[in-house]
Amino acid sequence: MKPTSRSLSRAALASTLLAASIGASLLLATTSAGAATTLGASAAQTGRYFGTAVSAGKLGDTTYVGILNREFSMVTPENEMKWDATEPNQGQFSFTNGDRILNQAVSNGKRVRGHALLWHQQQPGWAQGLSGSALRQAALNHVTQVATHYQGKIYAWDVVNEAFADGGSGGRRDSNLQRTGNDWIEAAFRAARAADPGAKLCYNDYNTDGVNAKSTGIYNMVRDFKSRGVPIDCVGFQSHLSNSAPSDYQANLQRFADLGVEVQITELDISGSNQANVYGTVTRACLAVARCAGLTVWGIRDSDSWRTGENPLLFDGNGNKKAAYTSVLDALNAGGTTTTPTTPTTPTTPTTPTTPSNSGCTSSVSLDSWNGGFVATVRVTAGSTALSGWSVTTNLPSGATVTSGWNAGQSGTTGSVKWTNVGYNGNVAAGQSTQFGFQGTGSADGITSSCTAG
Ligand code: 9MR
Repeated sequence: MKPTSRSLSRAALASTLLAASIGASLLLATTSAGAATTLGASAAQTGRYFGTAVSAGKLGDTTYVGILNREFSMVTPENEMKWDATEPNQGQFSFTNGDRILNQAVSNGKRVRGHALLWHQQQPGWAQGLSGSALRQAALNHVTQVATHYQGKIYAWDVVNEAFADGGSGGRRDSNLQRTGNDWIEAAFRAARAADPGAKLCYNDYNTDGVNAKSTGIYNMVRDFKSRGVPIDCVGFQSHLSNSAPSDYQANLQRFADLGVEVQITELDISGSNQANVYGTVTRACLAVARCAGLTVWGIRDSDSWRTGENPLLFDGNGNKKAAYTSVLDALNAGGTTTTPTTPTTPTTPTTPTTPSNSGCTSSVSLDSWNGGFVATVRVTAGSTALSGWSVTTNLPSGATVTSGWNAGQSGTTGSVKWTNVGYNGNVAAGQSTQFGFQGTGSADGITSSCTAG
């Protein structure tokens, strides 16, 4: 594709000329009034972040970590928070590598984008073998457990990744998750909100970087979610580009922003000889959209990229800044709209008071409600002695019906519903808690619960 008229603007021409001489551009970055000299600092001038994907296996590489710490203000674990990594066996969670990346980022003042709670790829084998309600329950439990583990620590979660089909249909991709029912995406968002109300919840996809059938399908889903109160805060545009950006790249971001969601460039990498220009174009598009909160590149050095041999990143294999880096830095320093940060908002009914039932355990219910449905998250807390099993009775108001639950055995669907621990969450140390959850139709306002040990 030819460069757009926008990419031939004065600013772009200037960055192209500057990119021809790294020396000249460094001079500009260090001598212009207000110009910052790192990606993170220059993005921060307009309230934005600049991030990268990080691999836990590279945290011992001093060149890699040096660039990471110097340049970036946001981190996305490249693979370590995916389903296969975090729940290799059903109900057994492994957060070691995700935690390593998170701790490295946080201790260096960076924030973290969580990636990705549900995706048709990189599912553990046990999940690939499930279907129907067993898969639905396992998937929602996965969302709940992972989002709960990282509760309060994640800037934004890619709750659902790549669920739309390529090509002209504008519809959903076939997958085991999709076959559990079209509402699996909204159920996942509701479970994520219930588990971590402070994290922004994003839908993330590729080949959605211009106005096309796929991005319009997603646009329609987001519009529908917003109209029905399904908790969604942001849309991620991966932007794996080859030598050009769609001419309506900025307009596409803007139409999503106009729905009231934040937009984020989540996995940027660009191949081809026009790379530096296109990096500038994409950066300026984000800067021009007030609700574009930031950009993330999918790796640090070309040698870190999943696109082997395409050299699509900002640093070469030796960690040197490329012309593409200068193009981005100059665009960030040229400024743009100041972002208008949004906070996650879902009308949530207050947590019902803890109901003491006996000395063994207590339970509390937190509800995430919308017109016609709800997700309930129930916290079971052991008293002064450890639990080796528990059951909770929830009393639902009339009209409320449980449609699925996770992390507990279920008896009944209306009125008094009894929940019993499953194999992996019956043992709770004194004073500690575990959680289970369920979703349903109708209103659960006024729900109460009581817990019994044993
Ligand atoms: O970069 C990731 C690579 O290391 C993995 O092998 C691959 C597995 O599917 O996933 C890559 O990251 C993908 C991201 O999670 C979602 N969007 C597409 C990315 C590139 O494939």
